[in-house]
Amino acid sequence: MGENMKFKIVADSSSNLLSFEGVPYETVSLKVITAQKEYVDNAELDVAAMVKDLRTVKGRTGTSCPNIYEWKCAMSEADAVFALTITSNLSGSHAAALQAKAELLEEHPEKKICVLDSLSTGPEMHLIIEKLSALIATGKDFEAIECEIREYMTHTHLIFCLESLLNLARNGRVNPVVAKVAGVLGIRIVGVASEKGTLELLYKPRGGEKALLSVLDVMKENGYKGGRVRLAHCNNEAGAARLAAKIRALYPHAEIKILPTTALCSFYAEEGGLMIGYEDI
Ligand code: X90
Repeated sequence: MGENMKFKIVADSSSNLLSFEGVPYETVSLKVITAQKEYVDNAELDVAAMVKDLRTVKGRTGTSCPNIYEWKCAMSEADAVFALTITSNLSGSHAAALQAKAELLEEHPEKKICVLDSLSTGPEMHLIIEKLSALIATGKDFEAIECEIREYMTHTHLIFCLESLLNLARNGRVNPVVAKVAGVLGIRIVGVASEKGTLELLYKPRGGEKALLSVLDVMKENGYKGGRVRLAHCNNEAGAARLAAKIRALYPHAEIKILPTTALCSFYAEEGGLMIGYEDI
C-alpha cells in the first residue's frame, strides 16, 4: 500500500516549475544553446538576462534535452516515481526518461516508475504536477495514482499565443510549410498542443486584444468550464494579467495562477509569448 512508500515527482524543466512544495520534487534541466553560451534551465539561471542576450545573439541557437543519466539521478532515491516529460513528438526528453527507467529497473526491479508523456509542455505540465501531488497526498497506492493521473491528463489542454515562431521554425519544431504560411516574425499566432503533441496553429489574430479573445474562444470550444488555469508568460506580465481578467469576467471562481516561463519555454515562446494550461472539468 501507499503509506510507507517514498514517492517522488520528477519533471523536465519545460514545465517552468523548478521547485514545488509539499512533495519530493525535482526537475531535470533542458538547455538553451547559443554560439556563445549554454543556459541551463534551472533555478540559478537569470532568465531575464538570457532573454536579453537572445535579442542580439548571432549564429545558430538551439536547445537540448536532459540525458538518460540526468533522468536516472533524479529518479534514483525514491521507491515510487512519477516522471513527466515534454511531448515526445518535439523532444528527446521522453525517450531519455524511458531509457532511464529501464536501466534503473534492471538494477532495482522493486522500484515503481511511471513515465508520463504530457503530449504538451509548460503550464499543462504544471496542472499535471499539482494533480499528482494531490493524489500522492491522499495516500493511494501507485497503481491507483497512475490510473487517475492518466484519466486527468485527458482533461487538460494547452493553448499558446506567440508573437514570433522564429525559434520554433529554425529548430524544426513547427511544420516549415505551416510556419511559412503563418509568417514567422512579428505575426501573432494562436495555437494549441494537438492530440499527438505537436503544434497546431489556429489563428493569426490582428492585435493583442483580438488574440486574447480568441484564446478565450478556444478555451470555451474545448470545454473550459471555470476550472484551474495556469498561465505562463515570457516577459509579458501585462498580457497575462489581461487574459486572467477576461477569464475571471466570465468565470468568477476560476483559480488562475500566473508565472514566468523559465529558459526552455522562454526560448521557444519568445518575448510576449503566453502559454495557457487549463482543465475542461
Ligand atoms: O529537446 C529539446 O531540445 C526541446 C525541444 C522543445 C520544443 C518545443 C517547445 C515549445 C515551448 C512553445 C509553445 C507551446 C507549444 C506546444 C507544443 C505541444 C513553447
